[in-house]
Amino acid sequence: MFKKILIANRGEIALRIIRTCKEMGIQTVAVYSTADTESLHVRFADEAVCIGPPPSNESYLKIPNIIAAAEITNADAIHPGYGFLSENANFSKICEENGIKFIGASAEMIEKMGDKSSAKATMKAAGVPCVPGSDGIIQDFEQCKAVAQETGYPVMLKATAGGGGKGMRAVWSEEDLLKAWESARQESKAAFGNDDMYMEKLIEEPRHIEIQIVGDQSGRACHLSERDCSIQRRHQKLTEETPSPFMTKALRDKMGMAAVKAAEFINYEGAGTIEFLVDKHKNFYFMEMNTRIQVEHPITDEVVEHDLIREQIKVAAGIPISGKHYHPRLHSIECRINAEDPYRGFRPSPGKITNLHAPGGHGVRLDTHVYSGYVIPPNYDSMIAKLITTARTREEAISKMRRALNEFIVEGIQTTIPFHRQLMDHPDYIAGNYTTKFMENFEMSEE
Ligand code: MV4
Repeated sequence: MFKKILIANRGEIALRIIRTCKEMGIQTVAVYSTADTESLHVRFADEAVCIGPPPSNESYLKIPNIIAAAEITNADAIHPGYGFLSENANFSKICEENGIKFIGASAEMIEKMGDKSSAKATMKAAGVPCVPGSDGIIQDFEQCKAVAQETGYPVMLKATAGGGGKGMRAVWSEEDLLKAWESARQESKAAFGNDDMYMEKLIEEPRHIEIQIVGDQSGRACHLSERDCSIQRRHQKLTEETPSPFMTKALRDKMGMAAVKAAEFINYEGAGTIEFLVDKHKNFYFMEMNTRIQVEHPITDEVVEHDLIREQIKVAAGIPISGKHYHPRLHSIECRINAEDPYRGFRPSPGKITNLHAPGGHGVRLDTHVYSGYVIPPNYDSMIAKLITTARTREEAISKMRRALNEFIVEGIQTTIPFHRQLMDHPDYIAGNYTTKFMENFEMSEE
């Protein structure tokens, strides 16, 4: 087992990883920018190394500084958390070259899954259901027209380098195709320096349901059931739950087996997520694979009654997985609490938290790095806490969430707590009747 892990991240996930390391008797090293000197991950780690000024590309993204911090502290592994360097193939490779275990995917896996069109080709070869469309990259507009004709409108143009919905266009008829083709390519070129496009049939009103998998060094993988992440706004998830209200045992078996097949086909090591689009007929299609621990992993922790960070560390250390697949008997919901004003288009609201009272009680978990008096720096992600409730039924998990949201006091800044309160009272949410289109029709009621 590792003796000392460096956590190449900040905020709640850095704290989350430090907690598990402590429980496992592993020493911890925090890294921090000068904006984060007062952060709890710095206080709770055994050692802390300052790696630069506030901007991410001069600190949390600066590979030489992080490798240097690992060398001077003699860390034998690095946990990258999510975001920042967690899916950076170059960083994964540099860690390995320096004899530091990267607790995440290999450079090869990150590269294989980072390019969306080749990830899809790999999954198709593995026998995982994929959305019909182009066979790889489209060479020119002539081919684009032909593929759209063959696929049948509506279609979705997608950037192979895409992410966060960038370079993606739904097209409903041939007269709109040229404009979509040109603007999607332009957007993708500007965002990723790559304008390669592929095409799929548009899945209307899909659900986003993802399967958590863990693979070990012998090439075996198991699935830890699903998370429904359909409640998103501009490709930012707001709340997630497991099980999905749309799930059946038969569908979970099918999607779970497809995800395990996908992971085993590529000999995937570590924790990963296979994202699927699910249509109203319960057809499911591979969308993307995430080669990292995700923000919403705690709801899976809760329903499978395992610590996923612990599982990640164990497989990275060469310990084989149990090989068990999961049908959860509990229900868990996560609300992402962001320093944003939901009454004003979710605009960022950094600043000082003048007063904070955290909810608690049975079935309530709060993953956060903030406290009363903490100043939220404007340089990073706006998520300040994840509120997770777990109970035997969905109804109980929702009423626990309502209760916990009502006792959560955050003063000095605006947060998304009022949004979650309204969501938990929304008839369609309560009925489990929602798709990725939900937020397009949602309006906050008065303050
Ligand atoms: C789609 C789709 C409909 N049909 N593909 C959005 C992010 C990107 N990674 C893939 N996305 C989508 N791909 C086909 N063929 C609809 C979306 C989509 C979406 C997916 C998941 C969660 C929220 C979404 C919001 C808008 C569009």
